[in-house]
Amino acid sequence: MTVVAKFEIHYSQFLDPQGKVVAPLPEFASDPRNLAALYRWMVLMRAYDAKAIALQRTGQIGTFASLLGHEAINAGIASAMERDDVFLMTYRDNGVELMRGVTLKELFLYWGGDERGSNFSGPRRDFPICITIAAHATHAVGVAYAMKLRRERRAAVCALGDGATSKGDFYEAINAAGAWKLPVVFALTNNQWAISVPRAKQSAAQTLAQKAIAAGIEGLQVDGNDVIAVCHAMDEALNRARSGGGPTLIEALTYRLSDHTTADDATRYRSPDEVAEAWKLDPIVRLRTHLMAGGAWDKAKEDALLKECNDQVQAAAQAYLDTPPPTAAQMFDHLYAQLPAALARQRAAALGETQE
Ligand SMILES: Cc1ncc(C[n+]2csc(CCOP(=O)(O)OP(=O)(O)O)c2C)c(N)n1
Ligand SMILES: [Mg+2]
Repeated sequence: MTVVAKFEIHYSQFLDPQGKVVAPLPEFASDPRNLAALYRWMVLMRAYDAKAIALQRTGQIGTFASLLGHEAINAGIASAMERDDVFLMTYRDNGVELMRGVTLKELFLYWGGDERGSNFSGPRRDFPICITIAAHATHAVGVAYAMKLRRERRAAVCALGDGATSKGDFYEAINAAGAWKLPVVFALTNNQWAISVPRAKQSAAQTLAQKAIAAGIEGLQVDGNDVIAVCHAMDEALNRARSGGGPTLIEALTYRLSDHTTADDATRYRSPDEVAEAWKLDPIVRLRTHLMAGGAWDKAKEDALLKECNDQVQAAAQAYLDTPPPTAAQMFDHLYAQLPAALARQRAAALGETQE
């Protein structure tokens, strides 16, 4: 027999869990000011996350999907993207949105069930949150196809989870992206769980990154708790995409430290020991340890940042709570330029009811 093809999947990490540098740093990471800026965003994400859960627990927003543990991935994706790139997101990418200019108040509005939260002040061509698992992977291919047709130097970024890689839409999307050599990056967060389904039951594949091989696209794994690794991989993939080099699938390994959503109780299907082990890989602690060891961060800066983030989040939550509720008609107002007749009748009926 002859070997007709051979493949390898590479893994990259620059900071180990103790914050120690284990590989030569990419240029941006050798300036601690750049890393401190990413750190600030990651701490803001965590403060936002805690506030959102508190708002849900007190009945002031609806179900919320926490991004606890995903901060390095969120920050890495956002920092590598240009404003002109287009982001197609899931419900667990609020940190990317924040860094792209969506406001904290808009995020709270979204989770409060207010359509105006999706009409955000971030890049207007970014897509709204896609709850339907993997459906937006095909949309990302459409967006990237348009960019290629128009010969624009831009790329689409599709964020998705480990569970999403089991969906037909995902395979169709990476296949088309490869066949048409499109400027798209699939940023896959492998957080080990799809609600209560563990990674081991999700796929028999050794890595999820290797799914790229069948599509004929670049595929790699990175430590998703190492913001430098995520940022570097995203940066290279986006540069390749924008310059006509085709798509990439990046599998970032992390752990969903929270319940799936506030409607879930993960203690029913996973052990406290597993979660405790995962906390040892906390991306925020890792980056802080690294910054402190190099003298770029200290306790005074940390205390000031925590206060600043909490104040910012409190003010945004208050602004959300002070926003007059939407009228019943507004739920019809954001999907169609021209409302189909059946929905127009429903809109009129809703208005009539609220006027009574
Ligand atoms: C098409 C579709 N099927 C089922 C669901 C219900 N559902 C919501 S989240 C989820 C798990 C997704 O897991 P993963 O892709 O790993 O993302 P994570 O929640 O871990 O970020 C499922 C099955 C859905 N939203 N859409
Ligand atoms: Mg998952």
